[in-house]
Amino acid sequence: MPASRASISRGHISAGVSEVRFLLLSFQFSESPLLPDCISEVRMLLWLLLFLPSISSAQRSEPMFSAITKTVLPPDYDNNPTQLNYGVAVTDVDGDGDLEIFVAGFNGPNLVLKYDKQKKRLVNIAVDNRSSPFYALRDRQGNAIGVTACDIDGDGREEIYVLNTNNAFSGRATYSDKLFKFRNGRFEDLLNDDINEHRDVANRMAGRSVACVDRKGSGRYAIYIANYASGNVGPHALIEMDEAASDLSQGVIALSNVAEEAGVNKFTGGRGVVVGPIVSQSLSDVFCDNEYGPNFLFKNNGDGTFTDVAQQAGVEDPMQHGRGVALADFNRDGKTDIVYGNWNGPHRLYMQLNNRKQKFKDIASQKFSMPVSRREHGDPQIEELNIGEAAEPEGRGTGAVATDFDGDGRLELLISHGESAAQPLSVYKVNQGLTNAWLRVIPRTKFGAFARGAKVVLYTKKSGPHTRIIDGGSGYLCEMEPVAHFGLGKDVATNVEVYWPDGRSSARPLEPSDINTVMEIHYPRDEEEITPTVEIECGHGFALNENGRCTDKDECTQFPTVCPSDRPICTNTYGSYKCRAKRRCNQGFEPNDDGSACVALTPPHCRYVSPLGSRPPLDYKKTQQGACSLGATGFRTNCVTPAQPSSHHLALILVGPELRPSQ
Ligand SMILES: [Ca+2]
Ligand SMILES: [Ca+2]
Ligand SMILES: [Ca+2]
Ligand SMILES: [Ca+2]
Repeated sequence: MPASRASISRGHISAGVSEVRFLLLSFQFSESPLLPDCISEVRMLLWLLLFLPSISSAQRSEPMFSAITKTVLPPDYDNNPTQLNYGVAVTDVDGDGDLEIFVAGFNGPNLVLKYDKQKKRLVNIAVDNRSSPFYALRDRQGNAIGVTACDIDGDGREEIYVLNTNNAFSGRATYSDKLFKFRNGRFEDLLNDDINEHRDVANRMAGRSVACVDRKGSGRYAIYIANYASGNVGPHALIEMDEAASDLSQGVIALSNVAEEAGVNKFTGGRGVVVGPIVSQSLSDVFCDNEYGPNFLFKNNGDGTFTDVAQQAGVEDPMQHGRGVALADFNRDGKTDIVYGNWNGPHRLYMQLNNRKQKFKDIASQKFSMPVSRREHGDPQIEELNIGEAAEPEGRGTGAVATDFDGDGRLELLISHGESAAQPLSVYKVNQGLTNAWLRVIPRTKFGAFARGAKVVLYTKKSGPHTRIIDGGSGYLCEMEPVAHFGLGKDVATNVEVYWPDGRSSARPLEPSDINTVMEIHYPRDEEEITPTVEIECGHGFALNENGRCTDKDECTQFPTVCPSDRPICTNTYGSYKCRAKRRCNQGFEPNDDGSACVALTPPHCRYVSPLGSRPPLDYKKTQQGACSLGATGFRTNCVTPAQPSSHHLALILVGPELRPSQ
C-alpha cells in the first residue's frame, strides 16, 4: 500500500507520525436577555483544529484536555471577569514578539491576555486606566463580537479590527466597528480619524465574523466583514488602506470600502469567514458559510477581485446555516479542505477532490460527532476523541482559540462563553504527547508582520508533507495564532516551504537543531527565491523541481509499468500512486481504490426529476443537497424537509445508493 494512504485509511497512525486532530464543541443556547430576537436561539458550533502530536491507540481513551483555568486565569474582576464574551484573536498586541490573546467582550470590556512568564499565568494588560496604552481596546460600549488582526498599513505591526454590534441583529447598528492602530504610544481607532469620518468608511452594520485578506499579495491586508444583511441593507464589506489618499510619512491612513470593486459586496446572513489558498495555489481566497442563503467561495482572480465559485465547487449548502469554519488538509493530499458547523443541521467536512478541478465532496456524516466512515475503503475515517474536561457540558461557548501561550511547543485551548449566560473564560492544556517533537513556523510579510494567509508545507522522512495555512480569520468570530504548528511525533522533518499570498515562495532545509523551536521565515528577497544551494530532501514520492521546491512525482507517467497486470489502472496521487483493477461503473459512481467495487461519487443527495418532462425551475440548483423531503416514500434520512416547501421540492429524488452502481 502506498505510504501516503497508510497513514489515513483508518484514522489511526501506526508509524507514530503527526496527525490532524479535529475537535467539535457544540453548545446549545437558551434565550438571551441582551439579544432578544437574534442569535439567542442559535445553537452555535465552534470548530477547532488542533494539530497535536500523535499518541498510541492505547492512550486514546485517556482524556485529551485538563482544565488549567484555576492556575493560569482564575476568574476575577480584572483578568477573567464573569461576563458575556464572544470572538477571540491571537496577535502580538504589545509588540514584544510574544503573542497575546484578544477577547471580544460583549457586556463588559474587551480583554488582552498576556502570559506572564514569572507568574506563569495570563494577565489582562488592557487595564481600566486611561493612561494605559491599551485602554482604548477595552471599549466597553461596543458590544463586540468579532475580532481579527493584521497589518493594514504595512508598518510591520498588526492592527486590530473589532466588530461591534450594539445589540443589532441585522442591518444597521448604531455603534461603529473600530480599527485600532498602535501610534502615539497607544492604541487609537483609525476609523475615528477625521479623514475616515469624512470618507464615511466605518462599518455601521450588524455583522458577525471578520477576517484578514491580502487580496493583492501586497503585504497590506484588507478586513473582510461578514455583515448580516436586512434585505438590501448591510452587504459584506472589505475595508483597506487607500494608498493614493494616504500619507504614511504624516501618519495619514485613509481607508476605503472596496467590497464592490473586489466583487464581494453581497447581501446574506453573514456568519463564518475563513481566508487562505483554498482553490488557489497561494493567492488568498475567501470562504463564507452563511445563514439563509448559499455559502460563498470567493476565488481570487489574481488582480484583487474575486469570483464566487461556490456553486461549481459544490459548497453552496444553501439550505443550511453556517457557523464556525476552518481550513485544513485533512487527508494530506496537498489540497485545502473546508470544515464547518451548521446550526441545527448537518456539519460539513468538504474534501477537495484530487482528480476533479476545484470540486469538493462532503465526507461528513449526519452523526459527525459520532465517528462514521463515509465510504468503505474510500475516505479517511473521522474518529471522536475523548476531550475530557474541555467537553464543558455546562459551558455556553461562543468562541475559542488554540495557541501555545506558554511556549512549551504544545497548544493550549482557550474558550470564551456568553450569549445566554455570563461565564468566565476557560483554559485547557493537553495531557498527551509530552515527548513528541514539534516545530512552529512563523512566516513574515515583506513588511515584517505576520503573513496571514500564507501556506506552510513541512516535509518529513516518514509521513510525507504536512500543510498548514496561517490563519487570517476562522472559527466563528475568531482568528487563531499566526503560526504553522506541526506535531511531529517521532518523525523527522527535512525541509520547510512557505508560499506567500502573492505566489512567492521560500524553501529551507532543516537541521536537527531546528526541531522543537519556533522558526521565523522572512519574505524572500529577489535573489533568495532561486534554488537553494543546500541539498533538500523531499522524501518518498516527491522530487525537487527546477525551482528547488518539492513536487509530487507522477509515477504513472514516469514508470508506465509501475502497476501489476491484475491491477493495471494507475492513478497518480500526491506523494504516491494507486493501482486498481479494471472496472466500469455507472454514472454517479467510481471504482474504489483497488477496483473491487463501485462507490458513490458523492454522498446520497437530491436530484431534480421532472415527472412531466418539464424543465427544472430556473432558480433550482442541481446540487441542492438535502432539499428533498418525502421521507415516507422511501427517501433516505439525509433528505430533510426544506424550510419552505414548494412544488419543485417534491420532484426531487435521491441519487447515489438508489441507483445501480454497475451493470
Ligand atoms: Ca506581545
Ligand atoms: Ca500596521
Ligand atoms: Ca503550550
Ligand atoms: Ca505521485
